Amino acid sequence: MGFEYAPALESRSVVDLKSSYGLFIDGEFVDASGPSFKSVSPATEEVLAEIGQADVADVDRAVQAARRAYSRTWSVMSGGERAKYLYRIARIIQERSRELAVLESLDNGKPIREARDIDVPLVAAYFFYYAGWADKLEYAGFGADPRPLGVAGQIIPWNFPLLMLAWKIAPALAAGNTVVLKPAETTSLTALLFAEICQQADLPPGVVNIVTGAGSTGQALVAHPDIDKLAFTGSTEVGKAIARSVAATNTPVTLELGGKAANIVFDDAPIDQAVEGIVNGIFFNQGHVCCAGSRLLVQESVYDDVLARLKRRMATLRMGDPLDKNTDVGAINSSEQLARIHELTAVGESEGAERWSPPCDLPERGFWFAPTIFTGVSQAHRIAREEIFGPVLSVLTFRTPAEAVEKANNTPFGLSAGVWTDKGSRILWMANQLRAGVVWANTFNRFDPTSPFGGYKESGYGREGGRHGLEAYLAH
Ligand code: TAP
Repeated sequence: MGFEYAPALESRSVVDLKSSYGLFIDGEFVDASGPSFKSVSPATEEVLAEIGQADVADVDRAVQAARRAYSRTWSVMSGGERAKYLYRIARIIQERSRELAVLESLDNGKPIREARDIDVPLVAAYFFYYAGWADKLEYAGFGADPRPLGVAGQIIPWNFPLLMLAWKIAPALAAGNTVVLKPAETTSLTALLFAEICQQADLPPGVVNIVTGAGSTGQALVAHPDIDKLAFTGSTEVGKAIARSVAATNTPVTLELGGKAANIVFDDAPIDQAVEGIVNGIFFNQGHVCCAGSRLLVQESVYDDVLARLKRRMATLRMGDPLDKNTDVGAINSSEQLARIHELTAVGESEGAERWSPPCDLPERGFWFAPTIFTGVSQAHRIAREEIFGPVLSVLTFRTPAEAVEKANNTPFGLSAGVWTDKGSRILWMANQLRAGVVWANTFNRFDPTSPFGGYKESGYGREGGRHGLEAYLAH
């Protein structure tokens, strides 16, 4: 006999979706001048809401509001007072965490288990962490009297909409800056809910402004002459365009771009744990992770064993409704991203790599891609060099630690890497050799507000998180 289950706590009924949304400027929701666009649920293709598109004039209004708030309230307020607002925001995020997690999962397609247990708790943690710095900036190691920069323009991607918002807004506000933030076109809804939280926290008007829209809205923000600091997370291509467009100005820029991380498994590693780390490294958030472990490097002597166990584990991954708490792999964020994953995986096959996915039924509607591995991958293959940004793992092998280092560093990127081994000395040696901003040892995809994060080479420059993350928003 079956059991009757109680309704899930993470049901859609906990979010109050409006049919249309405007921009958040100067503490108020206002209509956008441009035409609206639709935000769809990637899991069902259902239209969730119509969202206003900010044009150049709207972006200008937002920057002016941020400028007024900067000079009249936020930069003249004591750090202790700013901290109170940030703590209040952090607490409201905790109080409304279920609502935030469900909305994030609906709009982005990520499993509720991840939105609920990883994204939203981290969002609150970043606000708590930077709230703690707001009245201690003179002890942060950036001089006796570090000053804010002014108005920060911030552009974020769709893979961790709320978390990237927290990485950008929390340090900027703690340091005394005001912000104009542009979320990604496909995932604006939680940024707009965050705007409501700013109202609920009585944050002074204009300290946080949210301008929704497509790439052109981002371009307008980048080109605005009254921006004192730019922070961007997204593709290397757009990051380069932003760097070019501000090259003749003295606006400081932080760029957090793509990655193609090596996850390196030595023959003395605890193999079952390593397999969990490989799965987490590439299938967490459907592989839409800039620091994803998308290149697996396995020592040849354990290759057969690792591969057999990895395939067995992949066959147990559950795909489907992101709001089902048993789901491991959710939907791909957009049809454009799905097309890109199809294109690159087709290239992988045509270049001679061997493709494998566990048997799984994909839902009929929505954007889905089965967890996939490629074996027989060579370093020259495009699937070993380009960011696929999906649940696709390229597997390569090595014989010696030196060969592992050489292959791991043979990439235009340098955001993260993972090392799986029993030997502490090898971990330290590898960490010194790897040209990656973050090196995880016997774990992967771990984030913490106290830890700086950022890349080398085409993965960008500047650091977010930790004390280093404050530096990007301070003149000293
Ligand atoms: P991007 O185009 O880089 O989008 C990131 C953000 O920049 C979005 O808010 C985007 O707005 C905005 N934007 C786009 N063009 C801009 C411009 N010319 N000036 C200023 N802002 C601009 O990424 P995408 O198109 O969503 O994804 C493309 C590829 O980038 C993916 O396949 C993936 O490989 C990579 N990607 C990497 C990351 C990270 S974290 N490394 C994140 C996302 C994507 P719209 O969303 O409205 O276009």
